[in-house]
Amino acid sequence: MDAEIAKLKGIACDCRIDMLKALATAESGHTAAPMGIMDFLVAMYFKILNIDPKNPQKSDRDRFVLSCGHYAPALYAVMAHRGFFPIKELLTLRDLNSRLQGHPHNLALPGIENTSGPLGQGISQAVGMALAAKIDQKKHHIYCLTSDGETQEGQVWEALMLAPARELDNLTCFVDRNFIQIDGNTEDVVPLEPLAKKYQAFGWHTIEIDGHNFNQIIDGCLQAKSTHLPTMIILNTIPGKAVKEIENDFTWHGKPPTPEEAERFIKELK
Ligand SMILES: Cc1ncc(C[n+]2csc(CCOP(=O)(O)OP(=O)(O)O)c2C)c(N)n1
Ligand SMILES: [Mg+2]
Repeated sequence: MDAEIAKLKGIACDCRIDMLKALATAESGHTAAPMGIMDFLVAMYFKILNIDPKNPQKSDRDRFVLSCGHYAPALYAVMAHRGFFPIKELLTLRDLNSRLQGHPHNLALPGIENTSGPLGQGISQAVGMALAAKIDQKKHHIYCLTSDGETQEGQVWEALMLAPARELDNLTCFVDRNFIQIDGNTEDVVPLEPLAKKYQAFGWHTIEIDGHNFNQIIDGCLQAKSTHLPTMIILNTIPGKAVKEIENDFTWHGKPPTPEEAERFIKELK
C-alpha cells in the first residue's frame, strides 16, 4: 500500500508540473484551486473510478462530473497522465479550437462527462445522472466535485435537497474546502460554516477528510459506497498546494504563472 501511495504522490507531482507549464504557455487560466485538488483527482482517476481511457464511452463506466469548471487545467493534466490523450496536448490549453478549453467541453474531449463553467450546474447534472442510473437499474457510480465558493449558488442547494429525497446512494459528491474564492476568503465573502452540519441537515451522509491524504480519500470513497444515503465528502485542501508562494493566496485564483515563475515553481516541486 505504501508503495502504491508513493506512486500516486509521484503522479500528482508530475501533473502539477505539466499543469504549470500549460498555464504559463497559455498565459491565462486558474492556478490556485487546481494545484490544491491535484492529489484528489489523481486518487480518483488512478484508484477509484471504473474507467477505460481507451474506451471512454463504455456504458458501465463511473461518471466523474466536474461542477467547478475552472478546475479544468488539473483535470486535463490528470486525464493526460491516465492516457486519455497525449501529455504534449496539454500545451494547447485555451488555444482556439483546442480540445482543452478554459472550461471543459464534453463534446470536444472524450472522457469529459459534462460541459461546465457556470458554477452550480454540475451537481444538478450529477443528481440527474444518478437518478437516471437508478431508473435504468445500472450499477455505475456517479462522483461530482464542487467547490466551496460555488456552494454559494442557490442551485447547489436544490440539488442537495433532491438527492437524499430520491435515496441516491449511487452518488458521492465532494466539496473542495480550500476557503478561497475569486475575491477573497469564503468566510469574508459569504460565510459557509457550519458547512458539514448543513449537508447533514439536508440528509447527506457527511465525511470530512484531508484532501491531500490519499488513504483518507480512498477510504472515504469506500465508506460512501456502504451507506444507503448520498455522501458528501468535505476535502480540506490548501489552494496552491506544494508551491509556497501560491499556497492560501486567493490572488492566485485566476492568474497563471509567468514562464519565469513556472520555472521557479517547478524547481520547488522537483
Ligand atoms: C454562475 C457563475 N458565476 C460566477 C462565475 C465566475 N467565477 C469563476 S470561479 C469563481 C469563484 C468560485 O469560488 P471557488 O470555486 O471556491 O474558487 P477557488 O477556490 O477556485 O478560488 C467565480 C465567481 C462562474 N464561473 N459562474
Ligand atoms: Mg474555493
